[in-house]
Amino acid sequence: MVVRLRLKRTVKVLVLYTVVSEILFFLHRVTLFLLHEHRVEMTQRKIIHVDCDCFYAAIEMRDDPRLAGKPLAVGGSADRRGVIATCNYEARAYGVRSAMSSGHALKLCPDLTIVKPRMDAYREASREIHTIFRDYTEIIEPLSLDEAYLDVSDSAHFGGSATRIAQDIRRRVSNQLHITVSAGVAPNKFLAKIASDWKKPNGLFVITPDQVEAFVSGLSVSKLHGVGKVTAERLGKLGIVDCSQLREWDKLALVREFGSFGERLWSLARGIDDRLVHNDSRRQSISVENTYDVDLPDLRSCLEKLPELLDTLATRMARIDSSYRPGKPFVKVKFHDFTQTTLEQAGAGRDLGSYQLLLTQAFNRGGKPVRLLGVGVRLEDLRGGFEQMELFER
Ligand code: TTP
Ligand code: MG
Ligand code: MG
Repeated sequence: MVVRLRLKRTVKVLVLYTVVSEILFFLHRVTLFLLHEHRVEMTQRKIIHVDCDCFYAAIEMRDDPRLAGKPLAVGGSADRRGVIATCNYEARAYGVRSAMSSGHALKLCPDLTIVKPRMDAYREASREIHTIFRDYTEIIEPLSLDEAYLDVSDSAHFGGSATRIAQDIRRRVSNQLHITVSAGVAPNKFLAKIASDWKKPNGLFVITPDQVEAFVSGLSVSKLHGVGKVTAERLGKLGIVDCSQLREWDKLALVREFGSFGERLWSLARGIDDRLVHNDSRRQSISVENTYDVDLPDLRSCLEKLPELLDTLATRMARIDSSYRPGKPFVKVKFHDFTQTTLEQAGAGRDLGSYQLLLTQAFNRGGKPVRLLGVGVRLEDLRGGFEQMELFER
């Protein structure tokens, strides 16, 4: 009798214990879930990518309305073997594209007007656009004169609506500069950049956090940040054309195929990109390039051009401020078939002799007639260096 009673009590205690631990476990899960949600919410970023439409051409059409409405390109003239920097959308209808030789562009579109670039005007327009950007955030990362990422996660404008900020930026640029910009809004850089291209020209495209999944699924892998022609082909051979197919691969398998880039592919296929918007546009290098009217046939004729290029480089170097220290010298050689090579040398001097050596090696990589020569110097950012020192000392 006593034994049965004890057994009953033990069973009761055990049941009670189980019920309590189940409740505690449930509460634990709920807390974790809420914490996670909160963290996600806190780290949810709002990134805008802005890119001007046919930027150089847009400025030219604005400043000379006679050029508008007809095919227009900005670039070097065909008889001087120039290249197209960009063209308006009318010219694009004929197949004219950036980096195409002007001669070829004229074959595609005989009515094409080609005007010379006016870099000062483009730089000025870029400055004005950045002044507008700064009204919404200080976190701006320029990628070139005509495009930038903005992190507006903490912006108080329009109740924090990134979409409305983007609309406002587009409206203000159009009213003030009389050119159009396209914008993309997304939770990260990679998607924001794709989004700005999605409705080009003069468009806005928004990818909200809950649309990321569906948007990325249908995306071609060639749209992924860092996937060029070669990687896209390699992926294609594995039967991976879009991101939904890429997602079928686990991380390890992708790393085996693509090294460390495999991990990045795994993330991008899920719409994950943690890169920050860096609001520091410090220069990486300074250089001078020249495209020659007639190909330089051999090494000797290339070497003859060096002193002239180095003179111009010296003038430009004299203009950089003291927060930079000149670093490695480098040369760039573009051969007549548009293949190109860049060569730099740590520890080498920035004298004529060093550049001669570099140019000789670079030329020998192709051994073909040369259309463009460039010389430059990598820059060490002393400001960045000091900031790092401070970090280490803390
Ligand atoms: P992009 O933004 O690539 O092109 P875009 O603004 O002309 O046209 P889109 O509407 O497609 O954005 O480049 C910005 C400027 O940079 C462009 O106006 C000219 C210059 N550029 C070159 O000089 N050479 C090049 O090969 C490219 C792609 C651009
Ligand atoms: Mg552009
Ligand atoms: Mg651009």
